[in-house]
Amino acid sequence: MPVNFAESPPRLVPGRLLAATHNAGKVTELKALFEPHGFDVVSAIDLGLDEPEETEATFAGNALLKARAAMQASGLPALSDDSGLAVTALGGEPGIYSARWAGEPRDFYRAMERVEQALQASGSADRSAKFVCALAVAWPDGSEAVFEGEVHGTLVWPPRGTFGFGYDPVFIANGETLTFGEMDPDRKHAMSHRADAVNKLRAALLP
Ligand code: ITT
Repeated sequence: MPVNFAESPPRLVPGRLLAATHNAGKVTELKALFEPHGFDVVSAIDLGLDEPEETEATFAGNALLKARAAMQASGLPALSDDSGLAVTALGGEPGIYSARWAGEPRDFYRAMERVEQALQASGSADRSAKFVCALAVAWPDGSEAVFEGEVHGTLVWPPRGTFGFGYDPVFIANGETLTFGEMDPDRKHAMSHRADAVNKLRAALLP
C-alpha cells in the first residue's frame, strides 16, 4: 500500500524530474524506469546538490528527507530512493545502513563480505533476504508521497556477475537462478524492489 502524506498528491506530469540521489547505479535504473513514460531525468549528481545526512530510522523517512532537501535546493519536483538489503537471519540488517556497511570510500565487495561473515557467525542456515525500496516524491507546493517495494530472495557466496550495483552479485530473487549481478538489467528492472515501488507510484501519480 502506498503511504501518501498529502490528502491528494499532485499528479507527476511527464517532463523534467529530479532524481534526488548521488548513487550512479540508482540514477541508471531510475532513468530506465521513468524515461519510457516521458520523463527527462536529471540527477542530484548532474546539478551538484549536497547530500543530506540520513538521520531517520526508516526507509520511508530517509527517502522523504532526501526528496525534500533536493526539491528545496532545486525548485523541481524531486524523486528520491532509499533502499537496502534486509537479511532475515540478521534481524533485517544491514537495512537502512546498507550503504554505510560499505565504508568510506564505498566498497561493496567489503559490504557483501561483511554480510557473509555475519551470516556465518549467526550459525543460521537461513540465507533468505529481501531488497526494500522506498521512493519519495516532494513537490514545490509542499505535497509529498512515498511508496515502498520489495523483492524476496536468497543470498549466495561468492559474489557472481558484474551488472547492477551494490549487493546485486550475491542476491538471487525467488524463482530465478541468476544473481541480479548476472541478470540482464532489463530483467532485473521487471522484478526488482525498485520496479515494485515504481509500479505503485505510477498507479497513484501518473496521468
Ligand atoms: P543516495 O542516498 O544518494 O540515494 P546511497 O547509495 O547512499 O545513495 P541508500 O542510503 O539508499 O543510497 O543506500 C542503499 C544501498 O543499498 C545502496 O548503496 C546499495 O548498496 C544497496 N542497494 C539498494 N538498491 C540496490 C539494488 O537494486 N541492488 C543492489 N544493491 C542495492
